[in-house]
Amino acid sequence: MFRKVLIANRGEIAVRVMRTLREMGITTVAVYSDADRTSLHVRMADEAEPIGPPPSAESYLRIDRILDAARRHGAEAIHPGYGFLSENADFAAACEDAGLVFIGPSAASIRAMGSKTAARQVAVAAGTPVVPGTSEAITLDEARKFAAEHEYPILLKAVAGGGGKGMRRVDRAADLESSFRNAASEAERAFRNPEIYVEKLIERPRHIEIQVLGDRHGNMVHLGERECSLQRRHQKVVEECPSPLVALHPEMRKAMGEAAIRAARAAGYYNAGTVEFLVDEKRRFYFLEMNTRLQVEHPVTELVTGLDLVRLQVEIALGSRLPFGQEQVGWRGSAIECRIYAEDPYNNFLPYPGKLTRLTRPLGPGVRLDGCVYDGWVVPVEYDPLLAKLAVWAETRDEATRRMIRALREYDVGGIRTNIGFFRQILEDEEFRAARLHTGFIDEFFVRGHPTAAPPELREVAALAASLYASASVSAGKPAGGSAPSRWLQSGREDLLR
Ligand code: MV4
Repeated sequence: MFRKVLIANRGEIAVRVMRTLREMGITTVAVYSDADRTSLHVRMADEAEPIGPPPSAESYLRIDRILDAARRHGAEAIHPGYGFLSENADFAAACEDAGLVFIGPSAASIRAMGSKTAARQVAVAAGTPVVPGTSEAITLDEARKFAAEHEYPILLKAVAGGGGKGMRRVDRAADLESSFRNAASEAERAFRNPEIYVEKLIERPRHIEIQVLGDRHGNMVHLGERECSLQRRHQKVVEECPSPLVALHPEMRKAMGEAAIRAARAAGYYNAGTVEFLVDEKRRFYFLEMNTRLQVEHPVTELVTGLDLVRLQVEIALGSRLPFGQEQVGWRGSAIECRIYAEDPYNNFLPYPGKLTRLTRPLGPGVRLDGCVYDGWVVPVEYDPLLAKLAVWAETRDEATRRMIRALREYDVGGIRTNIGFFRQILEDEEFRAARLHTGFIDEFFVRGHPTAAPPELREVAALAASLYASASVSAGKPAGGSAPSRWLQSGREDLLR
């Protein structure tokens, strides 16, 4: 067993990983930037090491500083969490070179899946279905040829892609040239790689992903699917296990699970990973990409399978064999997760960090909260303002939905804005209840007439509150407005008072 593990991350996932490490009797080492000195992951760790100024490029992305921290504290392994360096092949390789175990897949697997065309080649070789398209970077002329053969609409994608950057839908030949140039220049800016490939566009797809888990001895299982169709600008909003579609067509789980394992095997994959699929309106599924890390939404899989994915990751990294086979994996009930953000759903989801002045957490039957906040904490502006993941479990999807609405009602966060109220609207939505989910759901949800602006009286309340606050500050001898507000807060307020 490892005696000490460093967590190369922050926020809720650092806290989540530490919880399991503590249960395993492993000493935890946190790293933190100057913006995170008071953050929960630092408070919770047994040991902690500063790694630089707030910008992640100077702290959480600094391989050298993180390895130094591991050396200084005598850590034997590093858990990368998600984001930051978690899918950086050079980091995985540098850990191994430094004699540290990277709790994740091999650098070679990360590299193979990092290129979307290389990943397609792996899937094709494995016999996993892919969307009709090219598995190599293409020129504008080749894109023209592809469109002539396969008809519009097509989708241009960045080879180095991810997150929808460098992606362009093209509906007619007249738009191809400008879309191609735009996609390439966006890809160049985002990934310093302008290469583009092309796929036939799938209309109103679902996004369903399969969790896989492999050991370093060639054993691999899948842990079923997660439905992640509810996204906004390529950010997942609500995730579920099981997928309501798969629940209706149970044979899909086996077919997609086996297809995912074939692709992962072909990449020589071990540890936890996720194979993403698009599912079209005829329920045909296509390999999209593979995420070579623990996913944000892993708790819904844990709730339904009863497994601890972080514990399994650590055991696999130690060289242990998977403690069960595919037949022993079972799924019970239904889990839903909402990503609770410090953001303003009434103002284009603008991040809204600031000081938490009030906090009541949801509790009770079937509720799991993976968070990193406490009363009085200031949500830093420098990072993704994810406050917590609220997940619930119940026997059925309908009961889980009601339970989530109940938990959201209990959740009270003061001082900042959150998307908690927005989730209540989504979970009460008829289309959501009927599980008619697809990747255009959130856009259509707003079109169906859900308010995208704060009610007018809220603006008056805010103006009153602001003037009361200003006069209270003046009489207390402080400059009006108190201490310097964050940039996000300021911009949020200005917008509100316009
Ligand atoms: C697609 C697609 C339709 N057809 N590929 C978006 C991010 C990137 N990882 C892949 N994405 C898509 N690829 C074809 N051939 C639609 C999307 C897509 C999407 C996929 C999953 C979840 C949400 C999405 C939102 C918009 C577009």
